Amino acid sequence: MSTTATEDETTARHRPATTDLRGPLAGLIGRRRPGYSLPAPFYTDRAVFDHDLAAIFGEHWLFVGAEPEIAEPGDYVTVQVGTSSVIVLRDDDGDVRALHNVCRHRGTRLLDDRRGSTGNIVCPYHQWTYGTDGSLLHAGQQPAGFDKSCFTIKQVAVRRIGGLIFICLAEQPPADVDEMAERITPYLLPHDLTRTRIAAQDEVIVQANWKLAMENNRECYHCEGSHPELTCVFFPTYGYAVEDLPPRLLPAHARYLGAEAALERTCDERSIPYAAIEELHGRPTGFRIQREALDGGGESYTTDGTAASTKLLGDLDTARLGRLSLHIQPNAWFHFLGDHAVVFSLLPLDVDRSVIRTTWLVHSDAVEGVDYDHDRLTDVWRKTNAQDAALCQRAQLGVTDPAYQPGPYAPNEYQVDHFIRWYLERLEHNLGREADR
Ligand code: 3BY
Ligand code: FES
Ligand code: FE
Repeated sequence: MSTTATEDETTARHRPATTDLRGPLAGLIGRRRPGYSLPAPFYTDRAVFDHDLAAIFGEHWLFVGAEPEIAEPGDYVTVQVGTSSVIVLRDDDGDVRALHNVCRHRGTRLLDDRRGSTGNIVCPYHQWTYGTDGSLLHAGQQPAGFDKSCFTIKQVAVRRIGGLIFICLAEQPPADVDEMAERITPYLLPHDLTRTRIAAQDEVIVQANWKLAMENNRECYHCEGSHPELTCVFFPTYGYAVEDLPPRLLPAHARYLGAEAALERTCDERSIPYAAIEELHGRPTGFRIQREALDGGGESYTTDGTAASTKLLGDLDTARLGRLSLHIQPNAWFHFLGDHAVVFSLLPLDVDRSVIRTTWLVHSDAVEGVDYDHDRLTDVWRKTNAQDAALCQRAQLGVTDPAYQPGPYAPNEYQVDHFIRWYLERLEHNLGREADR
């Protein structure tokens, strides 16, 4: 069902759409019944997928990693978004940069590895040599008067928010990211991701269209039936309106109310924000943030809910902070806990294949085997990710079957609906803009 990705598998093999999709796509959007899952072609049609790469992944802010992944000057990760490869690196001045992974001589791919550390960037073809800021330092055999300053590696927009790194491939990235940053930063600060390090990272290939993987993340309707480890700590009441709660969930709801009241007191005493901000659609950078109680020990993603690491993040003096949950359209979700953070980035590989990268961050001083146990730290989400990958693969098989007919969302799937609304709004915005050209 899910496997660890190899370098080759995480490379999407697509060319952007060359056909004019405006008519068919507008027709497809028109066919969508509000409150229902999408018509099949949105999940199965290669032309729609290519359009998604351009209109969604080419135009919006994408979460691509956390700053500790590139802690030192020269550290980099490469990110494949459709046919674009981007080098995200820390330059010699300590700034984070995103550079197109394309040589300015004859276009050759510069760096191959998913992660690494580099001094100057040397093109393997004719050895044009670039600084970590992308400037061309050396190009052999060029005639007198050759102006190196005209051949800097093309830059990609990059934005750091509380230790999270976002890139945007568009020439004019959505400006609302600034306002989102301002609003979420106070929530992120207590966890101080800049003082963390990577304890573990997984790449799971999900045999499903990227939207099915996003939809799966945006609801917990499936949690009770599929996530025995997660639901030891994650309240399966997530997303329910109180009046819709089935009787069997009333005890969990009662525990949730008690845990929420305690969490609010703990946060108030420390001036830690917890109130929900939910703007998942109606804006280019849709997001949702809220600090919410966890069940059991209430501290962390372990099966008894007690902390997995004894070195708490930032300067926190308690682990009883539940989880700070952050959802950002189109490709990310995050859980910030008192003792660690677990962050997720999803990227499309093919119309029916996606990759989800999960990263566990602990305090930079936390020592494996002393302050935390690697397996205990990663167990809940490793298992949950594998369960989710299997569910998403099933969903892809189903929507590919000619018998598939879109079905209605339940009330506790409202965030799936908000994600789809966001997606359709962005497609329509893009079609309108294309028509203006
Ligand atoms: O990632 C989230 O926010 C959660 C985890 C389980 C379901 N989903 C809503
Ligand atoms: Fe890079 Fe020639 S293509 S140096
Ligand atoms: Fe799940």
